[in-house]
This record gives sequence, structure tokens and C-alpha cells, in this order.
Amino acid sequence: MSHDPNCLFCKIVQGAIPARKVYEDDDILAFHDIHPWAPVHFLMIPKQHLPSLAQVTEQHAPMLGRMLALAPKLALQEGCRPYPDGGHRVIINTGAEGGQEVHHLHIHVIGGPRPWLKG
Ligand code: DGP
Repeated sequence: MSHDPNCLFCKIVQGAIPARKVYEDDDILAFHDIHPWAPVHFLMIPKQHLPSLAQVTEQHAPMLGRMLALAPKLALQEGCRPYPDGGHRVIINTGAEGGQEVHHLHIHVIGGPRPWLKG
């Protein structure tokens, strides 16, 4: 599995930087975002270093599919209410103009009661 020694999220994968883990298997790690935007906010990453969605190829499709299928299950586990009244957002920032700051592919999963959406 390839890691970038200068990558923050690779360091989290390798345990060099601590994170509050939500889920882990051989290929995928999920952990709480250090600056949450909402009551539930965690990140899902491939353990393998991949800079962004822009580098994804057909070979990554099964791993990405598993991450997307896992997102709603972990969202429920972390306190989001179920679809359709509850739910959550899934965001993949890609590149500088896409708002990406950490260049290791990650999926933001964001949810929980947010009063500013109810008005
Ligand atoms: P993005 O802008 O899509 O690249 O989001 C990167 C996210 O990563 C941002 O919401 C904050 C989070 N983050 C940055 N550094 C750390 C860290 O050291 N630990 C954790 N848990 N999250 C981090």
C-alpha cells in the first residue's frame, strides 16, 4: 500500500498523528474531522495515498463504491437520524477551486440537527 511521508492523512493512517476513529478496515479509515461543521462530521479516506478524486481510475471504483455504501451506515452510527427525515451530506472537495486543503482523497460526511436548514 502506497503512502506519502509528507501527507497528513497518511500519517493518520500510520498512527503517527492521532485521530478519533469511526471505522477501519484493510482499505478504508474513517475519523472525526478536527474542525467539525456540524454535530456529525467525519472523514472517510482510502488508506492508500491518492491525492484527490481527479486521480481516480476504474481500478479505484470498488473501493470508492464501498466507501459510499458505508457512509450512510456510519452516519447513523455517529448519530444522524435516518433517511428521509434525517440524512446527511456527502462532500468530496477536489482541487484548490473545489475547496480541497488536504491532498489525500477524503469524503466529508456531515449531518445532525442543523437549525439553519429548518427555516
Ligand atoms: P478539505 O478542505 O476538503 O481538504 O478538508 C480537510 C479537512 O480535514 C478539514 O475539514 C479539516 C480536517 N483536518 C485537517 N487536519 C486534520 C487533522 O490533523 N486531524 C483531523 N481529524 N482532521 C483534520
